[in-house]
Amino acid sequence: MTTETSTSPSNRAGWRSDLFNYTRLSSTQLRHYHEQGYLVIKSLLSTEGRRTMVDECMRAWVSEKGPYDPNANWLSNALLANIHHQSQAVRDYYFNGPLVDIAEQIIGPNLKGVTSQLTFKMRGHTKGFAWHQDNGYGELEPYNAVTCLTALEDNDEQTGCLWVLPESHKLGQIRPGLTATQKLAGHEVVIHPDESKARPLPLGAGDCLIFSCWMLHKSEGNFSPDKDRRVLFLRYADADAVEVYNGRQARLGRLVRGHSAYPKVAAFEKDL
Ligand SMILES: O=C(O)CCC(=O)C(=O)O
Repeated sequence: MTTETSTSPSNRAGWRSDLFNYTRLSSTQLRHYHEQGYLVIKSLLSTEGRRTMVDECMRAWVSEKGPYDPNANWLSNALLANIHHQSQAVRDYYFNGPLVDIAEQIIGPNLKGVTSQLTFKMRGHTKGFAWHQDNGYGELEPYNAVTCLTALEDNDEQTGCLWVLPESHKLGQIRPGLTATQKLAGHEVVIHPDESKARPLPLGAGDCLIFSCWMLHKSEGNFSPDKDRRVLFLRYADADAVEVYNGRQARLGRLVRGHSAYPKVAAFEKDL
């Protein structure tokens, strides 16, 4: 697939744009995203960017997380929320990095960042994550939110890379019928799709897998004796996206481009 490369615009001076490789999606890549529901974009992080991000993220991870606990849930073993509060490199990437241009091509001119977290499956973490849509865990409308998983090191099937079910985004919103109480308690969404077309998507360090909010995806555990699988999970949505599960309140998230009709979105994390 061809990639149209662009340099970082001069108005980005002031942040470490040398950490990232700016790019815009070609028409072939956009078509792939819309038809298949996902796309792998190579090398969005420079070598220095990946190193800086790993250093900053590991500092945050080690200060908050202990060793893998087989009796604990996914959340406590694998997720560190709001990592942009703790890492300058993640903050720059989330608010001003190449993914903002890419999300704009897919979503439109008005954009907010709605999730930033580490999803780390360190060696010893052998639990997978069942098939789901990211919109299944918190339905946002409009239905064009984009999940972006940036690999902080090479990953593959042994270390628990992501699997996708190409074109499954065409199923639309799947509502597995959890009660409000179950949702609030973080119950797992269980979906059993036809897996015959499922495919693993190993990523190189610095590559990014992006997919639609309706894309069915899963991962297996990390069965490597000596390798971690560290991924930065970011999600972007339309600046006026609402939380369907929460009385259609505006989802709070930093405005990264354009305008929002909601003053509280326009003000959110503005000075971060
Ligand atoms: O990190 C993984 O292996 C799976 C994570 C995932 O699918 C998610 O957080 O939506």
